[in-house]
Amino acid sequence: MAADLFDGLESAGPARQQLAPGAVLLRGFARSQQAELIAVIEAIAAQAPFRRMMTPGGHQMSVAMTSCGSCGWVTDRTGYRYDALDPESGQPWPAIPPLFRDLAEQAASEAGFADFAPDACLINRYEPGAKMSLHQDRDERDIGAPIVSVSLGLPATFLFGGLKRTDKTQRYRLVHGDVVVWGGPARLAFHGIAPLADGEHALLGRRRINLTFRRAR
Ligand code: MD3
Ligand code: FE
Repeated sequence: MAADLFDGLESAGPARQQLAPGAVLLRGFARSQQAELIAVIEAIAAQAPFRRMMTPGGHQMSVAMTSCGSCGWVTDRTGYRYDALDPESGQPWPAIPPLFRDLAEQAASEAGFADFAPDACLINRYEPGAKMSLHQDRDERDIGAPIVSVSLGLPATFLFGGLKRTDKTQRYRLVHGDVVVWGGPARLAFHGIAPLADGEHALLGRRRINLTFRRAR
């Protein structure tokens, strides 16, 4: 369970950093499980492939997504929602694997949220240039539960704003193995990802993968 916090130069800096009230960065928390996490992501994507969805406004997202859990996040011309079925296959999403569930639960507990029981895990895949514009995550029923995010592959610049879209944003670099728990007053903050810079990651190549665990229903 213990993340290999002292494994290499990238882990310089405190292992735990409070980014804002309710937002806790656990540097390198997922690193010791990197190989297993990537194998499990590949297995999920074999059942429910990554796809670039259409927003209600008719724009194709630059980020490719899939989900696991009893519901997955989907967007189409009719809007955003959590759905029990993958619209591409008409089948239920793959279950959240125990490895994922344990990691999310342990990270949440480390950040002070006991008994986090996610029912959805959104998996985002970024290639160079892909971005996620500033948004709030408010499609989940239980806003009292945190969101746990896990970054893998190429580093990203994360934009973290306030409760209003126009609030000033702060930038943080998220690297392979970083886990962030977003709860309390941070839960409804505007956030996004700047266009991904090109690079090569030893395990994931020219990609970044982000897992977000949510209590959606
Ligand atoms: C702060 N994903 O899937 S993860 C998303 O890296 C999303 O793919 C980004 O935003 C990514 O919705 C950012 C970090 C994150 C996730 C959810 C949050 C930060 C958050 C919810 C509230 C506040
Ligand atoms: Fe988000």
